[in-house]
Amino acid sequence: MGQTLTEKILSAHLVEGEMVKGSEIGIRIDQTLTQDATGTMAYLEFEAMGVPRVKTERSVAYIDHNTLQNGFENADDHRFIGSVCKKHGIYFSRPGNGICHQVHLERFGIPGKTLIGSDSHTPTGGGIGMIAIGAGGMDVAVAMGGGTYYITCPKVVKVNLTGKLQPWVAAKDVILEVLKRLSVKGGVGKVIEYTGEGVKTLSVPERATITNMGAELGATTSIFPSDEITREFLKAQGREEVWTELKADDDAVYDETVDINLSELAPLAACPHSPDNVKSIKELEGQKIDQVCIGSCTNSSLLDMMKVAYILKDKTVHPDVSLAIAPGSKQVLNMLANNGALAIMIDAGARILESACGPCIGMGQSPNSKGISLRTFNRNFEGRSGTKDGQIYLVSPETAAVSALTGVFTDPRTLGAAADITLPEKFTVNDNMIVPPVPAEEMDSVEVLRGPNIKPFPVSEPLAETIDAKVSLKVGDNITTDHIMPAGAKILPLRSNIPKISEYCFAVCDEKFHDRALEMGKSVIIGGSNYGQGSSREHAALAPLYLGVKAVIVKSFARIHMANLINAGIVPLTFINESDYDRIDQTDEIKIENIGEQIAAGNVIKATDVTKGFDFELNADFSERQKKMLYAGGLLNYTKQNS
Ligand code: MIC
Ligand code: SF4
Repeated sequence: MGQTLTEKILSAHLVEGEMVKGSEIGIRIDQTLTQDATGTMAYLEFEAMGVPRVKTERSVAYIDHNTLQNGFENADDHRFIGSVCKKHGIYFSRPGNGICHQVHLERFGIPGKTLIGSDSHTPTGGGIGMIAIGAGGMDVAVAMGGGTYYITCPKVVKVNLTGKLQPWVAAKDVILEVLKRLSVKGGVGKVIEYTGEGVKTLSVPERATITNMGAELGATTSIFPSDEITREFLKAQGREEVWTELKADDDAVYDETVDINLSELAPLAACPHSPDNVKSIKELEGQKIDQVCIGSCTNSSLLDMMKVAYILKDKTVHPDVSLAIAPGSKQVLNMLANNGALAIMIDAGARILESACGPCIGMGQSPNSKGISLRTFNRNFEGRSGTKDGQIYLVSPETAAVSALTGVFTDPRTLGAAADITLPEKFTVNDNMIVPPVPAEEMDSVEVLRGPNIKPFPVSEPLAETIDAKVSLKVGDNITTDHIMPAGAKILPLRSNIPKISEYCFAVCDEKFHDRALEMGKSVIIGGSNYGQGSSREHAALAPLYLGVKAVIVKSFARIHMANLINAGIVPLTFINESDYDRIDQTDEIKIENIGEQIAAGNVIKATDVTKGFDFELNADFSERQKKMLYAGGLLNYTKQNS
């Protein structure tokens, strides 16, 4: 039986388990990446492991999230990460060099390799045929130390692409169509593999837009084959030698198939407040807009920016609209500066931002109250923009640029004939903002620079015999990690200070949560389905840990967050009868007796709502390794016990 591309790469990296779908497998990791907002914790954890040099083929630390520096915290954290990298064998991409996923694709990604990154959009690397997975910082730290990375052996979904995109219909519209069909939960436990004749019509940056936003499906990752187009891209980056051809066998068997005829797609938008709330631009046409932001790891490539410049040429941004543009990397910005496209953007009235995440993570450019903002980003969760009632629509760069000129939602197909924009034969390559580590023999001479913002991470305790605690919070479906541990200009600088950042835990849902949880001492959280979707931030587990949360009981979990909870030693459980969710209220007392024994004995465990006086059953479907981590009180304790 033939293999899918996913199976080929995973089995070539398999170090534990068997390729049986749904079972846990351990894979060898070739490359890692971190960004600064998750990186400080990841490097503190790496230091705690006591491994002198990273054991991966390549590990890179990027500074791209916290670049606002409206206090000493960000700059201190940058210095800390830079010095750790120098010492421990990690490449350091300095602030200003660009967004981690864009730069990694340009400069470091290699087809057929495995990459984990402490950022949920790491699957961008799937655009050149990598198995690139978003993970918690602790998992990345372990992988840097040469440890195995564990995932559930995924199902593989074939997205069969036929036809060719019509002029002004974009890669963003492809992934929005997939989101519309599969929803934000549709990818859980699955890898989305793109095949078919239509693949050949998509360039690497377009493929990367699609795999990047596969994160919003909840998928483990997404992947394209590595073909001649991949080779051309790598050649233009001066890296042709890392190319290999990779594709699924012709008789590969997939678990599901989705057919998409590219020729039939139209411009789309994800409407507030979910990436799968997709409508056609036609349906929205004519509605007034207030802001347009172009950039983020989804849509900030040279190709995207050139299309935007083409649309803006000799025009002026509508008087009622603010247009912000953040090119994705120094390479992109440099090339735009040299070929005149930057001048076109400035001339049209765009506000040029540095090459970083910026408004995507609420670092500036929050829209006005109730403001309608069109963004080329990947997430439009409520409040993420920094304006609680901001109305964020996710669109292609083409739709964004043309609407910035008209001041209303506008279908870019009104522009008429296609623009003749292709990728350059050679990108401008200058890696002078990537600092290599010192050789191993000079390691001792490097001092790690720690600012006062860096506090040790909370220590978790081994699993108690009985969990007897009150419900400190009950929430509904699709709770994102932006709800659990918000980001933005005020809170992001506190990422290396868990006691401080915990003050904002769940503040979007309930401002009193922090105080209530502390007062309860220990507590349990109750949630709905797809709990913890979105970002990989382990702070969404570490802050609840600090606040005494012992278990999270929900209808279903998103993959990375569930792994982060186990890593932190918080027990993630799911209802067997979802109707039990309705019976439990905030402040009810929940008791789970002999929890360790119950977990050891099997998948079903018994719990009691002491306040209401009824028993209910929970699913505790853990692998042996996960059970041991929970008994030990998390991954760090477990690793220490076993080293
Ligand atoms: C995001 O897009 O939400 C982030 C900010 O990049 C996060 C990482 C973080 O919270 O630091 C992600 O996607 O994992
Ligand atoms: Fe940065 Fe936004 Fe991409 Fe997250 S989604 S890595 S915040 S650009």
